[in-house]
Order: sequence, then C-alpha cells, then structure tokens
Amino acid sequence: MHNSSNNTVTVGAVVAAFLEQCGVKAAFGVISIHNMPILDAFAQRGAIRFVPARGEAGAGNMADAYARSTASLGVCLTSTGPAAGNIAGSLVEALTAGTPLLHITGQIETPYLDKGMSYIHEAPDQLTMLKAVSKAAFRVRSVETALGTLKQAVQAALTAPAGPVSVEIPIDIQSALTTMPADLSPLPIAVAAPAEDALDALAAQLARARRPMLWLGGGARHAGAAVRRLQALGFGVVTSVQGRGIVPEDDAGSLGAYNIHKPVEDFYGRCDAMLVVGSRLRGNETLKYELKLPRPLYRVDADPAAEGRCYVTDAFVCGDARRVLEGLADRLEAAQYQADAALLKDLKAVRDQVVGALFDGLGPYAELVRQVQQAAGRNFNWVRDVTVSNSTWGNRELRVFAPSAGVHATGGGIGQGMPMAIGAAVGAAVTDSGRKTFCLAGDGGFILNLGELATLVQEACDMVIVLMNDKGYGVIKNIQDAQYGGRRAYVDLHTPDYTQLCAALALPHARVSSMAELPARLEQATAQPGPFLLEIDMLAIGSFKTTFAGPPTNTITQIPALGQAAASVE
Ligand SMILES: Cc1ncc(C[n+]2csc(CCOP(=O)(O)OP(=O)(O)O)c2C)c(N)n1
Repeated sequence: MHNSSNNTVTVGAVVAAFLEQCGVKAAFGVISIHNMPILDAFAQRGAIRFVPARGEAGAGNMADAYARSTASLGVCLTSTGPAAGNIAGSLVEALTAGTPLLHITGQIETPYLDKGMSYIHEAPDQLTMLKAVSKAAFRVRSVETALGTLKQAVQAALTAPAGPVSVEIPIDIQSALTTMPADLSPLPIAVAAPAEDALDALAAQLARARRPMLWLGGGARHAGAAVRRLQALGFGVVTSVQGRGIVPEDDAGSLGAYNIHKPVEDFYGRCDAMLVVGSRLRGNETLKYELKLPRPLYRVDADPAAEGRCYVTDAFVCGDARRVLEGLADRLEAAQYQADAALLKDLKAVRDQVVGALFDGLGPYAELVRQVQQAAGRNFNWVRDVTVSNSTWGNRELRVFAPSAGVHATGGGIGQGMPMAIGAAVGAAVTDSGRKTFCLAGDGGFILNLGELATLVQEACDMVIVLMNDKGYGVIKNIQDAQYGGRRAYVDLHTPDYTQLCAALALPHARVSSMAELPARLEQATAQPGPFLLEIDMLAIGSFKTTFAGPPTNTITQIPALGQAAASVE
C-alpha cells in the first residue's frame, strides 16, 4: 500500500479522528503504555478535551454522566488488565442506566495475546469480562478492520436500548501505521418504527380512557414534544427517576418523580389507563413490582424484551418512544379526544400533598432543599450519589427542567456521584450549556473515589458539591435498626477533616454547622464559577424527621440475633 507521507498515521490517530466525526468533544481515562498511541493523537490533534481521571472507575462514571447530561456519546479509555477491571462497576452502572458509552481499552500485543505468557497487564479472557458488564464488547483483530470495528461499536452503543460498549485494541495495532481513511463518518442509527396497525389499536384503546396517565422513563427523554401533545389532550404525567425533566418539574400536570408514595398509589387507583413509555419499571421504584399501577397498563419500548417484564401488560407496542407517542397523538387529535379535566385537578392536589409530606419529613433539611434550588435556578446539572438525602429528596427535588439535567447512580452503587458530576461539568463546559453542576453525596460514598477531587480541581469544574456528612453509613445504620434489631456494625467511619483535606487540594470549602449559616455559605459557594465543597455537618444540625431504611417495599424482613434465631427455629 502506498502512503503519501502526510497521510500516514497511526491507528491511534484514526481512532481520534473517527471520534471527532462522532461529535465527541471530551473523553475521560487514565493514560498507559496500552493506550498511548490514541492519547498521543488526541493531544496532537487537539480537538477532543481529554480529562485524566485518577482511576478508571471514576473515568467511566465521568464519561457516563457526560453522555447523559449532553445527550451524546460518552467515551472513556483505559489500559488493559487491571485497568479494564477497574472500570467494570462503572460499566454496570452505564448498562443499568442505558447510557451510550464507548469504552476503549488497550490489549496486549497480538502475537502474545491469549497465550498465557504473563505479558504485562495480561488478563485471561478480558473480553468475556467486558461482555458481562456491557451491552457488547469487541476486539479489533487487524489494522485493516480497526475502523470498521469501532464504527460497529459506536453504532451498538447508540442504538436503543443504548448501553456501554467496550472495544479492545491490541497495542501493536494502535501504534501501527496506516493511511487515514477517507470515510470516517459514523454509521446511521436505526430508529425502531412502530407498526401502524399497532398504533391504531393502542390509540383506540386509549380513546376509551377518561383518566389516562403517562409514566415516562429514560427511554422517552427525546420525546418531550410528543408528550406535550398528549398533555394537551388531558393526559397526566408521572416519571421514573430516569425520566425526570422530560416534562419540566414545575408543570402542574405532572407528578414529577413522585411515583411511589401512598397517596399517589391511591390516585393511580382512580385512573383508568396507564401508558408506560421507555421505562424499566425498576424494583426500587415500584415497591418491588407490587406498586398498584392503573389498569389497563399499556407499554411502549424500543426493546422488544420489555414486553411483560416486571408487570403483565395489557398491550405492548415495540418502537421508538417519540415515534409511538407522535403516532398516538396524531390519532387522538384527529379523533378530537379529550380526557376528563378533573384528572389534572386531582393530580395536582395529590402532588401538593406528597410534596408537602416529603418536605415535612426532611426536618431541618427542608430549608437546604429550598435554598439549593433557589441557588441553582433552572439551568443546572443535578448529579447524585447513593445517600439517604438522594433516596428521600434528591431523586425528586431539586426540580429539574430538562431531561438531560438529572444524573444519578441508577444501579445503586455508592461513590459514583462525584466523578459523574465531573463528567457533567466537563460536558457543560465543552457544550457551553451554561449549566452549573450541583452534586449531592454522603460522606461514606464520597470517600470511595476521593482521588477524583484532584481531577475536579485540575479541570476547574464549575461545580458545587453538597456533602452530607454524618461520619458513617447512615442508611445502613437505619437498616440495621429496622431489620437487625439495632445491631450496628461496620458503619462508623474514620472521616477526614474536610477543611484540611480541601486546603491541601486547593479546593474551596465551607462547612455548614447550623441552618442559619446556610444562606451565606451557599452564596459563597455559588459566587463564582469553579469547584466548591459545601459540607453539611449533619451531626451538628440533626437528623431527618422521617427515617429512610433502604429501598421501599411492602414487606420488611426481621433478621433475629444468632441466639434468638436458634431459639425460634426450635
Ligand atoms: C459500590 C457499593 N458498595 C456498597 C454499597 C452498600 N451501601 C449502600 S448505601 C451505603 C452507605 C452510604 O453512606 P453515605 O454515603 O455516608 O450516605 P448515608 O447513607 O449516610 O446517607 C453503603 C455502604 C453500595 N450500594 N454500593
């Protein structure tokens, strides 16, 4: 093959050029001998901002939140072996959330691959590990097929149901010289078209309902305009946590993500149809699938496997959420359908009731929610770790006004919130969205990826971390109290002095020890762009009024003490 000298590049440079064509503006990872040809090309081409995370787990979370908050492809790069293993938990999270994520990992040199020769970073059967935690995983087999494999991987990541896709590129292939391909364009993404007769049938069924509800999940994030058409016909709205912001959360016709509370369940009982769109109906958002949803229950999903999953469905339409909702709106508008106007009045009253009850249960922290919301305004990212504060209020308040504004650890893994917030803040910076990022974390989860605070400062992320510090695993304590006879173990944590830690990191910090201090501290935290850690001293301020002891279910199992267990068995 003849190469004119200025067109001869490494495969690493082809990877970089292709990602640029995919619209990637930032990527995250940890540099290594097994990915340097790609990162060398990133640096020389200068088109993609590369964020050097301090660990692969953090890099994966950053890329995930970048993708969710910018509604575009996230990209992370790792080395092979231990590094690829380090990102596994983050890929599980991206898989749970359905995030379009491309994970590029190195692999050892082709001649030694799969031979068990103790090559540095060798991991036996790494591809099987990656397949287990991703939507798909590929290995690049040759210089000639590298681009094709990458295109296939990006297409797989972006096609609904979207998910993380890993690609192994052996290091000899990354550094091999080749000709820059002429066609670097990404492959088209197929949008699942619903069957017309299925739409006719579903529209006819919906037209019989007087009090219909829409339940929107993350799969409907791009369908906001079609949702508004159905709202205009009188449909009420409720969302999963992943579906937040499809309808702005101050819309009087929406319950927001107040989807599980008792008055809401009672309200469902007064509805006569529910259309679930692009939602997993996750166990922790449905009282382990026992939440009584309205009947008939119709379901729309791009994934045919969603039919009948979690709940028996009365009708199922396979197709892209936007296409299906537009098709239904066309038909119902033509039929001059209008739902019973009393539905939305009832919905609003229920919403006021559950919002009031939630704020009441927060005790002193109700004021925190109000003031942070006020400071955040309407255009912000709201990124949360797994902590009592998120389970109780963060998953529902602050109110968000765009479907890309809310990011949380859907899979329930602690420690991912702060790196996710870095990804969202970098996304806001490279897309000029004007969004400040607010991050909510508990001290127990926070310490898991503490090293990423250095990344945060280095990248000068525009972010306020609200750190709920109770010097322990609060929710686990509550679970031990509720289910383990109050036998508290392994839940008290040696916790850093964040004043000193932040000083060492050059990270601006303030501690709030009483709610009276909050306005001034919040003002300080948001006065200028850049990172800020706002520590909420929960031991000084006090506890919530209502205790949260794990994902809500209808049944709580008591675990007796060892001696008692033996006695009760006899
Ligand atoms: C990766 C991972 N490890 C362990 C757990 C179990 N776990 C769930 S919540 C929690 C405690 C979190 O403590 P903290 O961040 O301080 O929040 P708090 O419960 O005090 O609000 C733990 C250990 C988990 N969910 N994910």
